[in-house]
Amino acid sequence: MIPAIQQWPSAFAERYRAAGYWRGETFGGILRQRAEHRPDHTAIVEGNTRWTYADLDARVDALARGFTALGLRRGERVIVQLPNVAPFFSVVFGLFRAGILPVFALPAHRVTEIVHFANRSQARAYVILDTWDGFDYRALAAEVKEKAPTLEHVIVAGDDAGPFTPLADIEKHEGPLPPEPASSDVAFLQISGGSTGLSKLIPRTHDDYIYSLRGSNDICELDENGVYLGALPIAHNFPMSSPGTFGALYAGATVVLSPSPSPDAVFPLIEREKVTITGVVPPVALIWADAARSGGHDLSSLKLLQVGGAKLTPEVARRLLDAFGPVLQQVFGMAEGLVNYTRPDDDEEVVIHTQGRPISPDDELLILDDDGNPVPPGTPGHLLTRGPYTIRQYFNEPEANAASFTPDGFYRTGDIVLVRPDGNLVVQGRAKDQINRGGEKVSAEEIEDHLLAHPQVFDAAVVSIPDEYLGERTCAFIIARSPAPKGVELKKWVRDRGLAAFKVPDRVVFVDSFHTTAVGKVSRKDLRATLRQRLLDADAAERKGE
Ligand code: OOB
Repeated sequence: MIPAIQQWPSAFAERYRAAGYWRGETFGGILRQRAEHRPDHTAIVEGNTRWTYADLDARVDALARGFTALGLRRGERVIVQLPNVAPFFSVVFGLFRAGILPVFALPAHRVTEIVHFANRSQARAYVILDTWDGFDYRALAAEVKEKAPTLEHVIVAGDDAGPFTPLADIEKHEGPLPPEPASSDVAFLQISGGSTGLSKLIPRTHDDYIYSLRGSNDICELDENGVYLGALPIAHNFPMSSPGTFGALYAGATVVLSPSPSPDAVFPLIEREKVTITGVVPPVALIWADAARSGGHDLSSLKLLQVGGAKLTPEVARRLLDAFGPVLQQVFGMAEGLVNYTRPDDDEEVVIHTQGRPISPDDELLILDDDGNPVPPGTPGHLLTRGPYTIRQYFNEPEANAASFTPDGFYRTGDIVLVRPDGNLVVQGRAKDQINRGGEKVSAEEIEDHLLAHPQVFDAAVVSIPDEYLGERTCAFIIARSPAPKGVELKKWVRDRGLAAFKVPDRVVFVDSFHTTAVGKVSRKDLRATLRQRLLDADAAERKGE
């Protein structure tokens, strides 16, 4: 088994400890402290389920024992694919307490993605919910198990485990608790958005992640009286840690879970549970703004409405301020580390027009031109960063590591940003070949590879095109062989390859050639840019003609 490590050079590690960022805390340890301090305070609310901190802590002990009794050991990996349900927390903190590493899959992921995570992480177990949103995860698990040789156990939360192990059985184990992990150990593997092909695994330590929670709580003024609502899928880094559900648990606050981000589900919960803070992606924010204006629910408990994951336009920001009052916060972050926030006391102009500034005084930012030289202040450039909660390496990816990190440890975010004189960042665009579909990240290369596997596809290029609602959508340009397949067939093809639905191309455009007349090799990147521009021009011409 390849050990999952995350290490900063010792001079950096010493500095981060001396500054009080890394305090030697672990997830299992902080939960225990909160449970001892306020055992009867509500930790998790999901539907009619309410767990106090004492309830959660007891379940976490039971599961830490149970996972150990199953033969799982410190440092080993377990894929956790759970939606917004209470057992997400008992499972994940149970693993944390035993030093076993959750690998966070999203509910939307399908067989191809889960098999990739399992094989890459050498996962020994896979935790699912029986069914959710009309989808049977047990059928998915059966397929995954055939293709992931390291996977020994499928553990099922919910009423019907089918052929697999019920989570309830694991929770029954007694016996000694396994030893606590060290705070510098990797706590879990998060999933990267993916730009060069498949998602990479991101090892985060207890020390570094907990620092980002504490920093986020301070900025967002989340304390033990707070109520955080998980509206987006909680396995994603934004609702997990910015400050998210983990920040709320770190603060000793209450986490409320919504099964979906739709206003029908969320607004009654905000009213009933007196939610103080929540986070959404821009397309969801837009729907909320409309729904809030039509009234019907008391949303006055909300002190902070965070929007992040994709660019929020100033127009939508203004609508949110109109609908919700001065509670808007922009969040620009990444699962690899760096998170930026506008602050609650910032001027409206800053909140509308910028993506805020970093959590830590020790977040180092470089803004470089294409040749790697610093740009003049206020000029857009490539954002690189390092700091006390930004990783220095992906898990088991020597090539990607060489490409994504500079020799002195800066992470290349792939984002184009400018820094204003007041220190706030403005995201201008992206250099990476990724489509940001309303916060859901799609790697152009990954989808091209699946399209190229179709026998009637000669060549494929996947690009982002602007979309009023999602910000961006995916468009696949196809050079077909005769007989040419239909667009819908190619969409179905991608879906049937076992991918998350959000990766299915929104639009398919057939072209005779890519017109790569230039001599020599044209980069995929330039090709994608050219095709995209040509389509936008053609669309504009068509609109003019109408
Ligand atoms: C968050 O994390 P990821 O890992 O899914 O995606 C990171 C990428 C960034 O590199 C950037 O390209 C984009 O998502 N992004 C934004 C943005 N927030 C993220 N682009 C423009 N404006 C924003 N506000 O998406 C994430 C992680 C933690 C907190 C918030 C978001």
